[in-house]
Amino acid sequence: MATAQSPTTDVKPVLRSAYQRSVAEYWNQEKDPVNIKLGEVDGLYHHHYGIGAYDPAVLEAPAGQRDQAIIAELHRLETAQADVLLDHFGSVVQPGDRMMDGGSGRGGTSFMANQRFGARVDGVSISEAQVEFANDQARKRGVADQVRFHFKNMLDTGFETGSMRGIWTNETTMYVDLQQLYGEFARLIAPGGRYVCITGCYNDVTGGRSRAVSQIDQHYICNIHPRSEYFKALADNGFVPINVVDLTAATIPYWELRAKSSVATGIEDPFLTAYREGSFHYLLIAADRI
Ligand code: GPP
Ligand code: MG
Repeated sequence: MATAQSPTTDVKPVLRSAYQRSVAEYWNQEKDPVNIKLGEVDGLYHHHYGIGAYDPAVLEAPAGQRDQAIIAELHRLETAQADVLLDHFGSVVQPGDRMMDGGSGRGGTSFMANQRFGARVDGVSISEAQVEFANDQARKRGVADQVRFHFKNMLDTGFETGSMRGIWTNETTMYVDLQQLYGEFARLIAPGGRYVCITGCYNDVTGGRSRAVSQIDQHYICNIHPRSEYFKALADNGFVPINVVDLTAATIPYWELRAKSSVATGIEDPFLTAYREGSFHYLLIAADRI
């Protein structure tokens, strides 16, 4: 019989709509070499893109080594991206603090945050396969007591109010409503804590979704937001930006190298077109919770 303490009475399902179920299904099935082979380079599995110049020597490597040299270089640029994201927490996060990774994928950025800050990290994902993969990685790395992955919806995590010192989203906000997301993050982050986001957003200045941006949406089943929506939703929910960095120029070399690699997926040309024509930006926003 259900009692007053029963957790079964008001538990909402993690997946709340046909849309969310289709996104979860995509990530449950996903085993793309562009993510798996890069992760195998050093055991950090990322689900985001890269930044910085690539070493052109990888393209000249001997035939038998060229493919792997390019893969290792793409992986280095993706790790560099996560490092830049974490740089923007500055000294806000201290050892023992709690952080949350909103849309944690196979766990790459979460492990880097734990290693860098000594923080306890909770990653959330609506993909059960990703949660299982990332928790397996945490066990293999011997950090399962500090880095945990949960099958949870980042719009409504159930974590305690004010329990997080830092939250980040690394290319995941295009799957959700930003007002709902930042409402939940404002609840979770204690005042003085920080939120850091890297995202792709379309350019309000040049109009609505370009063809290339629509192709990216279609490829990932996402809904890329305009740049303006981020600042409105952050301000509406008590977040004050401290840094905004346009990473567009820094990510183009990654896409150029990826287009020449054996692990290209076909989405490289829309990204290059969207960035070069100025209809789309790769943006970092760091904002403090007031
Ligand atoms: C990165 O994941 C991509 C997304 C989470 C969605 C879209 C992001 C935008 C900035 C628009 P991934 O590493 O799994 O992608 P891929 O398989 O293409 O490498
Ligand atoms: Mg990838």
